[in-house]
Amino acid sequence: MKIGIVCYPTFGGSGVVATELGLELSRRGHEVHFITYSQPVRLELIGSNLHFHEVNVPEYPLFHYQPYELALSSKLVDMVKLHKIDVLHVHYAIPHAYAAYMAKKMLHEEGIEVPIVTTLHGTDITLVGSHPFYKSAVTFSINKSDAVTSVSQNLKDDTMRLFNIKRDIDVVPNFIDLEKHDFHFTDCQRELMAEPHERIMTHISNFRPVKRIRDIIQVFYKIQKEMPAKLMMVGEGPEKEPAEMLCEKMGIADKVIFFGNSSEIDKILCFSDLFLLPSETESFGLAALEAMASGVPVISSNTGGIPEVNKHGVSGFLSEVGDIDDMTSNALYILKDEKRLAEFKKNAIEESKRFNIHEIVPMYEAIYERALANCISI
Ligand code: GMT
Repeated sequence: MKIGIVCYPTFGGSGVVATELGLELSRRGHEVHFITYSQPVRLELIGSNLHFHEVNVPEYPLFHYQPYELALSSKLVDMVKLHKIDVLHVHYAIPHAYAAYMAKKMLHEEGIEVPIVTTLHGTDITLVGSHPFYKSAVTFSINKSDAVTSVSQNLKDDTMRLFNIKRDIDVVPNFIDLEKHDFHFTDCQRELMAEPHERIMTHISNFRPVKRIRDIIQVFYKIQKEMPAKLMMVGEGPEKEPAEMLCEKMGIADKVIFFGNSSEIDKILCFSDLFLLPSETESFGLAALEAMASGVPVISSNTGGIPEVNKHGVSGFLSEVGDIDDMTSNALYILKDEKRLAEFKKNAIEESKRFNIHEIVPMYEAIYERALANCISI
């Protein structure tokens, strides 16, 4: 099959999922075309059945906002025609599903029918999409897609609750390539980061307010009072600088390392003892799954789709959003006992196997087949 993938090419979870999906589809013999404004960060290899087409939006002084969705829909039309793409899979509803609908309509005028598969990732529904500014267009694009998937049952429920949806949504959870995490790192150079007796806690995100970065610092502050510990903060975003200032103020700056965006996530997880994810809302929590696959137990909030990933008392613990004390005592419970930590690490790997790439990607293939067979003509 020839599959066009549209996504945000950045470090965000939706872009990572879209890229890993495209890579796996190409390994499974499909021809994959990434169509986006820059090369996705995890797309390292351009092979004979893996292509990247850049969407350009030239600056023009008249435009207060550059019309990206217009450029994207034109590019989609051109690429579908040029490469005979069978199906377009768009990740993140805004504005991708809308642009894909316009492309589909333009292609229809030329006698070409191409089905649109839309994957909802979370903030396109919970934080941004349901805002009155976007709601009508998001509802329209979801209803007009040939197939819609969501990354968790919780996100499907939210979508049904927040929008007037007249169609079914398939739940296709995010996935993990276990072989990648099945460690090649025999020595992850832990000694460069911490003393042997120190525990290492890690957080990875885009440092947006929804991640509740302050909670992480507060939980860590309480932990390091009880036992020697270090905190690794990985990623870039608006909350990073305030977090650095808070660490200074609390007198723990020498114990907290801010990495910025990193392409060495595997290495960082390899020497981590615990992963912290206290988010306000989280449709799935891909970063938590990546941690679990690397044998890192997760201390998280119990919001959104996280409970579908992190199993309370098994791969880690869940707490109410903002319950710093509960998160701290759960973390200490795991960290203070060597045997218990080893047990949670083992469980985390076991639980991550429910999201094996080789079982999840065929679900998308089946959806593409179904969308092709039942492509809505417009
Ligand atoms: O987590 C983020 O802020 C990035 C965001 C995105 O759109 O890239 O992530 C969303 O999609 C991920 C992949 O499906 C999910 O694992 C994240 O839980 C989800 N984020 C939120 O719902 C806040």
